[in-house]
Amino acid sequence: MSTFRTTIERLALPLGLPLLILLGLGGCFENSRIARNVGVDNNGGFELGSPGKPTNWNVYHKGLRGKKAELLLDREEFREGTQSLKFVVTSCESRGGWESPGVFQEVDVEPNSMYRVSYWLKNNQCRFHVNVNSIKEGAPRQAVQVLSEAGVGEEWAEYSSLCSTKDGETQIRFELNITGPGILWLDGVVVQEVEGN
Ligand SMILES: [Ca+2]
Repeated sequence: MSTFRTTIERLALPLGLPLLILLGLGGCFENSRIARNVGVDNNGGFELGSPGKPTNWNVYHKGLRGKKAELLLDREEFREGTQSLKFVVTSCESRGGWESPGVFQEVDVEPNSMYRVSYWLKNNQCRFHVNVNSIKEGAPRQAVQVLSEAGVGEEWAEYSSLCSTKDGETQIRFELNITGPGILWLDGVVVQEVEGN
């Protein structure tokens, strides 16, 4: 079972750094919808926490200041458990990173292994992106964008990416960043090793 290790925003994308959309560069590839039951490892189901503070998740608080964006736990719209994470954004920075509303989580994994990162999304007009990448402690991090608003509709759907870890890579990072106003729900984030690789 993976364990969650909290970090602060030390690994946040530097302001203005272009997102790397180079599938394969970070060992991550494939983006697809799948349908299966999901768990709540690492509070990936957002069953724990309070508004603005989902347990075990790092929050880009700067993007939430000034009441222009709210981070809520929604007990009416959810995909698993009893609640989901809900962004309500009336305005925000469009550059992404720590100045825009967002959350991220870093999950401990084994090197030289294959993992599937899956999650449920429902979107109402937000511009956003999801990054999934493996991490080696002390090494520069390459954000790998695996999904954007272009591929997400207004009904709940599950999305997933495969992410392989190389020598010394001991964490997988999941990040969701809002770059344009709207409402977005996230639920059921799971990092699971793919057997037989
Ligand atoms: Ca949930």
